[in-house]
Amino acid sequence: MAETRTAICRFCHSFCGIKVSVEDGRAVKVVGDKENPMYFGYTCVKGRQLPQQHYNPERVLRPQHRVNGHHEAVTSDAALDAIAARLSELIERHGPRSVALYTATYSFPYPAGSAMAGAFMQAIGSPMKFSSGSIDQPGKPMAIAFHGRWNAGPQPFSESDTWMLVGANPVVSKWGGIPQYNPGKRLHDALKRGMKLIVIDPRLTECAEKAHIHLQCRPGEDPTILAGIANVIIAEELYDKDFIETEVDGFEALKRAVAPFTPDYVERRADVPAALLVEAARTYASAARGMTTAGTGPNMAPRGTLTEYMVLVINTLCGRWLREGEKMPNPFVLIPERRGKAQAEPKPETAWGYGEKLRVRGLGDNVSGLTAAALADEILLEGDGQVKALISVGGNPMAAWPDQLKTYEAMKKLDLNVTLDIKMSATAKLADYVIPPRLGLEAPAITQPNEFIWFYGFSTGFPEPYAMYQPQIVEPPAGSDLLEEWEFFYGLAQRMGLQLTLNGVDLEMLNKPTTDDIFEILCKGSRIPLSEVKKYPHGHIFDDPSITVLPKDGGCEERLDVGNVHMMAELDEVRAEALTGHAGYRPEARFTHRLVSRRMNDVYNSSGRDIPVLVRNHSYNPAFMNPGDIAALGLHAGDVVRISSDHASILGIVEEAPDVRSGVISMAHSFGDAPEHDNRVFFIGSNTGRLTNVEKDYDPRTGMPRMSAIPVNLERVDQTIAAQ
Ligand SMILES: Nc1nc2c(c(=O)[nH]1)N[C@H]1C(S)=C(S)[C@@H](COP(=O)(O)OP(=O)(O)OC[C@H]3O[C@@H](n4cnc5c(=O)[nH]c(N)nc54)[C@H](O)[C@@H]3O)O[C@H]1N2
Ligand SMILES: Nc1nc2c(c(=O)[nH]1)N[C@H]1C(S)=C(S)[C@@H](COP(=O)(O)OP(=O)(O)OC[C@H]3O[C@@H](n4cnc5c(=O)[nH]c(N)nc54)[C@H](O)[C@@H]3O)O[C@H]1N2
Ligand code: SF4
Ligand SMILES: [Mo]
Repeated sequence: MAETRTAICRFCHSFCGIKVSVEDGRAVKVVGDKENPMYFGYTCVKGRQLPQQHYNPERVLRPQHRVNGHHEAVTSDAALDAIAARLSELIERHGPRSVALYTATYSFPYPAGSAMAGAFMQAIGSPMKFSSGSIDQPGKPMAIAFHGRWNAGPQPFSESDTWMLVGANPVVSKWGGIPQYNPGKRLHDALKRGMKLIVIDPRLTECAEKAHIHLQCRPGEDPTILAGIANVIIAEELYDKDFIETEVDGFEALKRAVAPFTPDYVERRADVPAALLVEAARTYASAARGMTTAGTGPNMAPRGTLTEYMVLVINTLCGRWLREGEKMPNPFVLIPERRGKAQAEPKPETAWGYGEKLRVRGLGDNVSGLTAAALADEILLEGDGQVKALISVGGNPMAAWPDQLKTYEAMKKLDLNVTLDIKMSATAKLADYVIPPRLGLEAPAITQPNEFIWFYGFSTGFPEPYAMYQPQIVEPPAGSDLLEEWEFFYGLAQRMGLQLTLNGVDLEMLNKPTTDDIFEILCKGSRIPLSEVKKYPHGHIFDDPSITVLPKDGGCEERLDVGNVHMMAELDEVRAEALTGHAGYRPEARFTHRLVSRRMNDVYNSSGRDIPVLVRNHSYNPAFMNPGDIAALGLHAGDVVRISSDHASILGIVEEAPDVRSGVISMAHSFGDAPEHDNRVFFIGSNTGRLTNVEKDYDPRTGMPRMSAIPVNLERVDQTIAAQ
């Protein structure tokens, strides 16, 4: 008997509303849900493979324990007993700091798991909590701390007549920039309405193809380009004078700092035609509404914080923040109601260097959290406070962390390495315990995480007050022994005699709660009760037109800051750099290319490679290059090359890509495996993270190393190196 159920796709962070056909208790087919008001029936090829993901023969179905280099199945009870005992021992001997947590990509769609993981760390007293967000766009929260947050939020995409994307490709990535819920349709509708799109990207991306203006820049030069745009806006007096006057500090300092970034200078440095830069600035600033947002490319290139700051500066110069009386686009649903005010919020007194100190590079806690880029160091560095145990939740450090060779040493050094994963990832293969969780259709879901990301950056998260709940749709495969991520941490806490507290609520530690009970706790005080959201199987937009932006508080003296002293000093440093070669950030005169990060549509970081349809084109990550560059180097498509940074080398397989500008190699991350598998490059790809040196070229506040715009050389190698 087939029946159809609505569900939330959790293959990626977009959370599309889908319809799942269930036959004899098994999910057999996924299509988009046309009745869903946020996604209008959209799905992508990944989401349509959920059945293949759930019933994948490679899926780990029982906990694995590594003994003498091999993994053996154990029961989840036995695994929890052993892990709890070992953790207690380590904490007793080395203190709670010896236990670290890494919550990553697949923590996001499972909010009960990430909340319980946090509660567990709180209960054992370890501050060593790391997340993949710290190696994603940590410049976002840092820049907001410097510039200030406009309480009412940004102008919405749906009403904008211009939009500027800086190194983001939301049509593919579904992650910010354009509301990431069927972004293709949203962009199409906006362009039809006459919106002018500006894209700054070294690649002619799927978004750039539709742009009014595409600045196909040298990568890594975004601070220069954005300072150049700010300079034009100021020099031509295209800025919002009233807004600057009443709400903004630092204008004179900014004006002075950006003045030397003339269009000619930007052209010489970033290889963007001066006239096109001026046109971009005029187009953007002379429109009535719209925002500039940046994505992972420039955030991973040097000075990501400065790039994010300049993005905020350009928006503020143009006054692109919601004003009193305008409708609040999203007053939230499953979190407490937010009635924005037309005013700047107080800035934190310190944005970095407080709280827990890491033992390397002077790094410490900061507004974007402890950096995962230093976690391998914390594991490797002997001495007081050394990290001995790592619990990784829905992450793959061996694939994703910068400096893979250092990560490899760290993974092998751990006394206790536990990973919660659905497959034997490159990290799982090195783990003492692999704990397989229930997958998306096997456990209840809520859309709440996509509401919280409003606080991470801006112009992200649901554009309207949308929410959906999904009950469990199917049972896990017969014979499996799976835990939801939260059950793992709850089970450990029970065994270790810990009391867990979630969202201010002490959990009942004897009678195990259900996932729904935990959702209720997470949604405590929400604008709309979860029970109400549950009534709408297709999801629902809980609109309330009466919620508008409130006036500024009487006596509020907070102002946005476009002249932050640290950021102005960095602008001066950038301007002082020689055009080629520089001691700190640009030691690259001897390198011919810059390697940039990118997303590929059919896979999600290291996920999806075990699903045949998703790897029908290639199972590796091609080194996409401009055909002119390939010819100039005497190379051919399909050639194996060695790509070398000043830190390490990887193999790459050359692929012609007219969309990539000359001087650039565009390559996806999180491929490959440990170095002994390197010659299997045609099957598993290679790990671009290996090219990054975490000890050089990093942001001293966030610890973010240079993960894009990496200077590299390439050479053809003996083609037999890659076993076919
Ligand atoms: N060089 C370079 N490095 C990068 C980037 C880059 O662009 N360039 N990008 C960075 C960014 S933005 C990020 S976010 C990080 C990502 O860093 P990570 O999150 O550490 O890496 P992923 O490859 O996404 O790992 C996800 C893991 O979760 C597993 N998984 C899949 N489904 C589930 C599930 O339902 N539950 C659980 N528990 N596990 C599941 C997958 O099998 C996989 O092993 O990488 C960063 N690293
Ligand atoms: N299909 C798919 N979707 C994904 C992922 C995936 O792996 N596959 N990963 C997910 C994750 S973890 C994240 S964080 C988001 C990221 O989402 P996005 O930030 O939108 O990521 P990308 O699509 O890689 O877009 C980044 C763009 O930056 C450009 N770029 C690289 N370096 C530079 C530079 O120095 N300057 C400028 N101006 N541009 C540069 C690249 O060419 C690329 O087009 O995507 C998520 N969505
Ligand atoms: S974009 Fe694709 S993978 Fe992401 S939620 Fe939608 S269907 Fe799933
Ligand atoms: Mo990410």
